[in-house]
Amino acid sequence: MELSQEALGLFRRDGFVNAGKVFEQDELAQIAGEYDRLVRKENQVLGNEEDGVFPYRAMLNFRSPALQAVILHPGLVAVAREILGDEIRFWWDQGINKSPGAGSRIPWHQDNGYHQGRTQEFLTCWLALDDSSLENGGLEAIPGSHKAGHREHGWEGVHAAIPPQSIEDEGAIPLDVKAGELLIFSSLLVHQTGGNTTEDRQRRSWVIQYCRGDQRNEITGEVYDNRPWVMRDGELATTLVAERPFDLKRKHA
Ligand SMILES: O=C(O)CCC(=O)C(=O)O
Repeated sequence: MELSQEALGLFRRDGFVNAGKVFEQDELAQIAGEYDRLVRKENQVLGNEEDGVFPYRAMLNFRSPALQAVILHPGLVAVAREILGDEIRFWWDQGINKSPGAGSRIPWHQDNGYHQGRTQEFLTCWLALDDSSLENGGLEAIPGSHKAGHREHGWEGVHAAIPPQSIEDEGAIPLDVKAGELLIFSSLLVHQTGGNTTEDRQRRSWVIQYCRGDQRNEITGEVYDNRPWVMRDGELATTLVAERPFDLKRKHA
């Protein structure tokens, strides 16, 4: 699926755009089925006990051949290509289910904030598996905030967080998304998600990230050739292969 010129313009201006429906209904049903098998409270959670935890799982693609195939989905990669060009690597994926009543936030941050040193801007594809709005823990973002570059982050538990005194959130807006829609945003966009205050509306997101083929860290000098190729010279890969193995246990996030 190709983005329209208008959508590309919005992405560049605001740092995000709703790319609409990239997947067919049967594909979404398969993704949701695998997601529900993997993203469960028994496996991994985020948040704190006081406010209420919610299911989380890193790297679903390592745990499901069907989800691994989705990373190479031609429609999804076509969207990434519009932003990143003809040389693309897969960066990271994670499932986050803001379950009903789970009040814990994911504080204001840029996705770059999770990485030591200074890695280049990359692309976040946020697939909504349910309708998402502020009530059920949906996204909020500061339009245009990607243009100011990297911000300093501290840590709130496991979350990279921009200190509250450095946030000007008057211009923040909710990024409501319908089930099945794909929101794409710059890794430099400042965003957060709040708690799910509903009693019965879960809010599942599958976050898939891509970077440029020559992605590197400007401070540490690390070359990210442990991230598998998705596209080389405009040719879609058939399997996910990298020059060196990716170690999930190492502190990447
Ligand atoms: O889905 C969420 O609740 C948070 C997503 C997010 O902040 C991220 O992907 O960086």
